[in-house]
Amino acid sequence: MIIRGKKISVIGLGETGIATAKVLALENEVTIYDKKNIPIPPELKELPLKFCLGDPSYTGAEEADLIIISPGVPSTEPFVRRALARNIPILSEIEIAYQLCPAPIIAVSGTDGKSTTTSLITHILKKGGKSAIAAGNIGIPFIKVVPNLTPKDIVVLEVSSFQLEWIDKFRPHIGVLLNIAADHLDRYPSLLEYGKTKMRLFENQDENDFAILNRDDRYIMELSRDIRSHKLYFSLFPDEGEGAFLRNDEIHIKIGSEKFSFPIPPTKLEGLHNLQNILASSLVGFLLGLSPTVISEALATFQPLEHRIERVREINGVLFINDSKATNPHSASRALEAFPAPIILIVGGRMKEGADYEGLFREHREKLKAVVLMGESTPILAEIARKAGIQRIYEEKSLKDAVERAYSLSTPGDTVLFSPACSSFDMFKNFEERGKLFKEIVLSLRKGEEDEQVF
Ligand code: UMA
Repeated sequence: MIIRGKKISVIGLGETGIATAKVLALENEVTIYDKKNIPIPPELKELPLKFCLGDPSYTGAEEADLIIISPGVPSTEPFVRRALARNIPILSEIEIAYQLCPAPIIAVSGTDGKSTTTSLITHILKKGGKSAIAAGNIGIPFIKVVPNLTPKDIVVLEVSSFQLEWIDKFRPHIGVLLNIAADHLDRYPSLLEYGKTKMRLFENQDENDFAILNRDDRYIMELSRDIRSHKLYFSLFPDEGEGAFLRNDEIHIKIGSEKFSFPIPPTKLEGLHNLQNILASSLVGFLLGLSPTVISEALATFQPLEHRIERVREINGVLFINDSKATNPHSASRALEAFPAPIILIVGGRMKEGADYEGLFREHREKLKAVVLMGESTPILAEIARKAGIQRIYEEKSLKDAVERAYSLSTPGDTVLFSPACSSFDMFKNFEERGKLFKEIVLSLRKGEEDEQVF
């Protein structure tokens, strides 16, 4: 598809808006809107663009042939209603990129594990000699990589529910859905609506495409009945159906009459949730014709992403884990499952609406030696933790105080787990900044004696 000679409104001057404007500016009349009055990025200054910044009403945005909306902009904004009333098409950047993209797409979505699985699939495919490129919600807008793609490449695209809200024809050849749990409930009226948005990943697929689904996730099983593409499942439990399943510490994969199995290789990906990510990724590798040896070697050589159950340091038998990416209780719960008791949990930040914090504390109560709270949610989380039966609760002002408190409480054999279960926006720019500071603080703790290990 070619987009030429159109009057286009791009809403949001972030990663998505900048990349979109760069691709469309020369052949269209593009205006970028942002509710904040932010500086124009230098990379856009030479381009024939118009800007309308610092206007939270986005006045005039609907006077266009096409509106491209950034994922962070909610569909409840009044300009959306005005544009729809005038039949102005509103699309997301991934829809535009899809229509311009010459390469096949493997799309990965889910509440948690998207980035790890996107990276792992990319790693497996590369090890198998394929030209795979990771993009999307992982941090590289899809549209940014499109101009350099050829039909020989494969795009491994991390897709968020926000990006799926405004798709039209977007159709990945393989769609992977990892899990659905309470998150972003400030943006969706219910978990069901959020789940339905995730399901849009498959809405344009037909029987020549594949849907890879988590059999152990009851929401996915309930919502996936109407998918038209070839359904394949993954599960931590044995199964005779088509897909990837665990049996006796072996990964068993079956599609049609083809099957193979191989032992779970040694891997740095910790926790059962990562085993699910491994199963889904192995299934993609198998679908694309890779051998068990290649997949197994790729799993063994994969380096986990920063801030996701990342081992930072062991001091005098106390292990420090950075899991700053855990921005909801579901994700923190997966990290708590990955380590044995006793665990000292550092938790807090900006709480997620509708998320079950009491359930998190209750479920892991027996393993928790102490809970150290930080961030704006401290008083509320203290109350919830008490209600859930946690005995030792400490309220700290800063991340530094929280780490020092956790260290002072620890004895050899403990794990200090920083898995905030909240977003970082009360104190930090993003979860990366929060995780980096955690690591800096841990690395500056007074030196251990003999058994010091920095990972
Ligand atoms: N803005 C408005 N009006 C609004 C909201 C935002 O004008 O109502 C403006 C902001 O002032 C800002 C710009 O829009 O200048 C930011 O746009 P954005 O929030 O859509 O963010 P981008 O920089 O374009 O990054 C987006 C994704 N962000 C969100 O979905 C919130 C990034 O995912 C993604 O990596 C990037 O596109 C490339 O595809 C981040 C994320 O947090 C990591 N994703 C959520 C998640 O993983 O849970 C979904």
